[in-house]
Amino acid sequence: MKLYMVPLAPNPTKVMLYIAQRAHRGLDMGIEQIVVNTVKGRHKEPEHLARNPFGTLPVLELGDGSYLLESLTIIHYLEALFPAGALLPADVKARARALQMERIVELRAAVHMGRYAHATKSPLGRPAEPAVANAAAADLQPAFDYLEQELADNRPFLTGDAPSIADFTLQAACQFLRFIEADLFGDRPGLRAWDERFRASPAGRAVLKC
Ligand SMILES: N[C@@H](CCC(=O)N[C@@H](CS)C(=O)NCC(=O)O)C(=O)O
Repeated sequence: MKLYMVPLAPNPTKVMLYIAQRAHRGLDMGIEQIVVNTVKGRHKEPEHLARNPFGTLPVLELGDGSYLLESLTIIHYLEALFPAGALLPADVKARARALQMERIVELRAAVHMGRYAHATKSPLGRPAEPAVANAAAADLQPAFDYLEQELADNRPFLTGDAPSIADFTLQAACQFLRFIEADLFGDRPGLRAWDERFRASPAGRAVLKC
């Protein structure tokens, strides 16, 4: 399999963190990682559009030459393909909670973190939009409050003792903000401690660039 990706971009990073965590647990999925240079616009060129008509990353090319186009779908596919040591819990309720945490992180925090980054100092050269940035920063506050509250029980990672898919989604967005030198955590010591812990984890050290 081949993963078309670009370092630092949140959605590819989420998948790269997942692959790194599975590697840390002893699984080599044999996935070749191929950079598509978004700064040079390569993701909008015919070669990449033939893989993904939406021109986004990541894309996973399967052994049969077909493609998966969505980061979370790619992770679920790999979970199903390599079930021994899968990261999602087997217990039905714990699994639902882990999936819910990932969706809350993505839809209520990461989406707004990405909006904020592109509206302030877009690595893709999009124009600054201060009103959009302010709205994005405001919109993510309830999610950060929720995460701070969840972490108040001193769990090391968002859904328990080990890094989970929710952690990958959040940390991928955090790295994007660090890259543009933004910090939106505010006065939230639980999130700050989580951030340091994740960055020091094997997957964090293997994948994160900043
Ligand atoms: N829902 C998609 C979003 C993919 C996405 O928007 N990727 C970004 C990089 S983080 C991208 O390719 N942006 C370039 C663009 O939209 O032009 C996923 O989860 O994979």
